[in-house]
Amino acid sequence: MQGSANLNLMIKTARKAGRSLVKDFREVENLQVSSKGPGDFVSRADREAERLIKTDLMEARPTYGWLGEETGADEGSDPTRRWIVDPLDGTTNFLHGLPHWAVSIALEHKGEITAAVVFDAAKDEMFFAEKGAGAWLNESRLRVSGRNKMIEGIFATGVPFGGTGPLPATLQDLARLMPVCAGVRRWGAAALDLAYVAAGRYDGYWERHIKPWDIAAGILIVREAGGMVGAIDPAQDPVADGSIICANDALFAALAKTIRNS
Ligand code: LIP
Repeated sequence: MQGSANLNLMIKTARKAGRSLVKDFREVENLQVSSKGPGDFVSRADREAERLIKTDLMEARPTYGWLGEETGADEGSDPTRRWIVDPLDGTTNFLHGLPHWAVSIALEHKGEITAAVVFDAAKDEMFFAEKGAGAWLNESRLRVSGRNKMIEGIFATGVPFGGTGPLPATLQDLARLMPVCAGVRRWGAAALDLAYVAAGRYDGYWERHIKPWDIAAGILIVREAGGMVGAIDPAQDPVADGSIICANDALFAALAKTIRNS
């Protein structure tokens, strides 16, 4: 797929950050057994990845705004455009040497995500999309799954870290959903959960408390693959609400009804 100059910049930058993180990931695997543990090292890797990404994107597009997990928000001179970046989504997986994490870069224009990249460097899987131009995994076009029965569906979610946040509500979600589906997965990286819905690997995903940088890119990839996306509050936008429900077009209503308990 021949993308726009912005998409090509995003892909190039995600690959550069991914190369840096793969090198650090090999070191993290060695640090698992150290008494100090890899915590500080991973924090440095996370911050270095965001520095790499911010430097390249802001040098190329100096007027755009910025929202990054590690460095926060910067207003740009162009109020209509901003980058939304999670340099290392799946931080806890990375910390534990689990090869399931991603670089997530989204471009927002007038409040709408128009280009998206989610790069799984450990597995060399580049998920990307542009508004109106479809969703892709490396050279292959993506389409959400064709399953239309909940009992055949596999759904992903995120559970609050250390039992904080909406744990009671999430446990109630599981109590309602698990008896009526084929299974639930909690793999710890929202950006990849969304990318896997777009690829038809999962039939849907939801999470009650999630940050804009975790989901901004994945939302466009799911939509461009034919999936549906909403917030747990149907009147809200997922990025603004900090919650998300998404699924293939056949199962979205049933999953949303189950999670919203409506
Ligand atoms: C993670 C999300 C995941 C969520 C975790 C965490 P991070 O993002 O991708 O879905 O359940 O609590 O927020 O912190 O690894 O960038």
